Amino acid sequence: MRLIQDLRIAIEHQQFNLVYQPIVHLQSGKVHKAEALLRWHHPERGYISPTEFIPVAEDTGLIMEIGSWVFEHAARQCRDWHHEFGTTIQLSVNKSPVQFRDEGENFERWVALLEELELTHGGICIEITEGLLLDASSGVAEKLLTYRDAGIQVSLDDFGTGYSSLAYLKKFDIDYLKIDQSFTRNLENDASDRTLCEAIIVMAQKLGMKVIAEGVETAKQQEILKAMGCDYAQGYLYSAPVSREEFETRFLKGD
Ligand code: G
Ligand code: G
Ligand code: MN
Ligand code: NA
Repeated sequence: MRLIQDLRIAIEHQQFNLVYQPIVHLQSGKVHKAEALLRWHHPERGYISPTEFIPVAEDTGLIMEIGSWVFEHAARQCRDWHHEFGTTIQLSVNKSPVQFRDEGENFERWVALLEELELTHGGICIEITEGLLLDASSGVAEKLLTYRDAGIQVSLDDFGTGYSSLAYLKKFDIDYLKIDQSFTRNLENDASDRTLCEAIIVMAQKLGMKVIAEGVETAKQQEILKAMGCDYAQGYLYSAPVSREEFETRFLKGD
């Protein structure tokens, strides 16, 4: 298939880049974190979504190289921003279950890079999904502990769309729970979504996690989440994912 061939070329020819979406600390209104999202600009087809090419990359094993590129690029960006602006923006990178399971010896390389860049105090976070946790046999809990030891934090992405319960999460070393945007979307009008969000926030915090609400688009949603004690919010209200340059101008310069 053409896409496979093109993906190989994309790595060599640096057709990938990362965009960054700010994650806002609700009490202070400050940007403490950002999610790094992969973009591929194909020379002929233009922009191709990761939802289209990540599965292909997984099937062919190219995901290892792409995943390494994402991790290293994010780590260097985090360090560069720290040097240039004096603030640490924790960057989170997404990891599909296949990536998490198969990373093998790449992990040691990444840890060495984090040490070299002095980012072993939570400069980088990985986002995993619930599906990964349900596979009890795969040693996920143990592996998450090795992340903790390396100073990499862990977010559970898209929470509420899978099958894991909050009680189940106790078994895993997870720092942040990201409430899926399907729950924040109707917060203003749907009383049961409000109840769900509030219950998730209270229980997650009691279990020692911080909560990030995704898909926050209106000031009213922000207000409701803040009143519920939600820690962080992410969404179009603050910004869509933007380029490095735009992120610097809007969120790092002159504050
Ligand atoms: O922002 P966007 O619409 O491109 O994100 C689409 C999907 O692609 C999201 O589910 C996001 O988690 C996923 N995605 C974005 N970047 C990466 C990446 O670097 N690795 C993996 N595995 N998934 C990514
Ligand atoms: O699956 P994951 O949560 O990693 O991907 C986040 C996806 O949600 C990306 O595609 C990102 O562009 C998109 N997104 C981010 N903020 C908003 C928002 O406020 N509203 C909607 N509809 N999508 C958003
Ligand atoms: Mn994510
Ligand atoms: Na999500």
